[in-house]
Amino acid sequence: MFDVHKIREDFPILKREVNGKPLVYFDNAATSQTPQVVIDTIVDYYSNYNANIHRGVHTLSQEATDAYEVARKKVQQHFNAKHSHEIILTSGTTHSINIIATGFTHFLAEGDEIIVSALEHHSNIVPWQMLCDRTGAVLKVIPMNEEGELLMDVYDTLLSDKTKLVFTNHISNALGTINPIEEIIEKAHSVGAAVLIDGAQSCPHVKPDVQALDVDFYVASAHKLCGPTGVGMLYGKSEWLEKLPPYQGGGEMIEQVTFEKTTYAGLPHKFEAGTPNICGGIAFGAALDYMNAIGFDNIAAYEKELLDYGTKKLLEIEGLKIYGTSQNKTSVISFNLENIHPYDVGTIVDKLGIAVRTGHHCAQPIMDFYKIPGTVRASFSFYNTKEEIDALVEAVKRAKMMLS
Ligand code: C6P
Repeated sequence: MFDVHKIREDFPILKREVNGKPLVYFDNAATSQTPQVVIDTIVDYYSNYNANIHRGVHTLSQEATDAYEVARKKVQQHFNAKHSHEIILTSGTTHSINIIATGFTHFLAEGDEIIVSALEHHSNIVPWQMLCDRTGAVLKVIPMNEEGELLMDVYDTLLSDKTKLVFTNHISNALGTINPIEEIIEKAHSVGAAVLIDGAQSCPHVKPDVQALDVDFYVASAHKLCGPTGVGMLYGKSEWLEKLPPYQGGGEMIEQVTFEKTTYAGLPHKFEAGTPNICGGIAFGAALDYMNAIGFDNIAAYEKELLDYGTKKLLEIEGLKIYGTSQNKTSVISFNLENIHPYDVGTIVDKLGIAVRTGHHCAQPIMDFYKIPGTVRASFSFYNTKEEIDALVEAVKRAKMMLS
């Protein structure tokens, strides 16, 4: 039974006030809040078994190593990777994408093509532009329509035997659109291209199955799904990860080091140079346990209710326009009030205790498409309520009255 009021008890931060009002946290697409069980995991680690991993024979080091590797297994199971060594624990989505973009320097030549979608976060644009600068490869873009959906017929025309790599997000952070990644992957594979899916925004809402998707790389951040910041994952098919060179050199990623030559460790350690975010990795595992116990089907069904309710209520405000109106979207509502800057709206609703994100959401090309400086973005999570949406609607009306 999904009981939002019971779930809210798990999140200590939801009890606080902001500017004398109960906090309404609608910035979940930026980062999610942390349940007590994840906070307890972090406290337990630093209170009882804080040690470096894979290095010591002493008890604390072994306990920390075991817990870290258990967490890797949880990530493997959650994403249904075939092997745990296909899961690289990174500092987050941005780090994961940079590992692949840097590695592909060795596989691209002048004139090769790589394809990105128009709906990307800067993290899934800039590393590939840097890759093009290094290799002479050409970046092509799948355009979008007014609803915030990709033009898949144009995608068909962009694919050719020159295409080496396709990368898109699973769900857009700025608009909430769910992209047809199954079709994107299948078509890319038909011309021999590899695919990277940025799952930063999908993982809080759905449970991806990387084997069923047959995707080459899938990346995500723990902090979007109730885990801590500074930790995330990179899934890569073994055959790709074996071929790709290490991203960073240092401790832990080696097999043998002499001044003449170094040989590298096997997977996953080849991509995990230096002391990782040990506590973060273990807490990532605890966050996945927490979300799986609630159940992703329950989460998706409830968030759909919030999305439908919020969309209807916000659209009752005259002069309010929603950006991203695909039928296939998650609980993100990006909007503007006519002739009012999103920053001003965000500032007023914050005074009323409501946290939304304003600006370009690290997705400037989307804002350029709509010819706007940014939007107000309310992103709902499974611990939000319809009463909180009512509070947002009243706050936006108030902002409109004050700013018009
Ligand atoms: N989007 C948002 O407010 P990191 O910072 O590495 O954990 O995630 C980057 C990232 C990559 N791809 C997508 C689709 C994302 O949404 C994000 C993070 C946040 O929308 C913070 S900018």
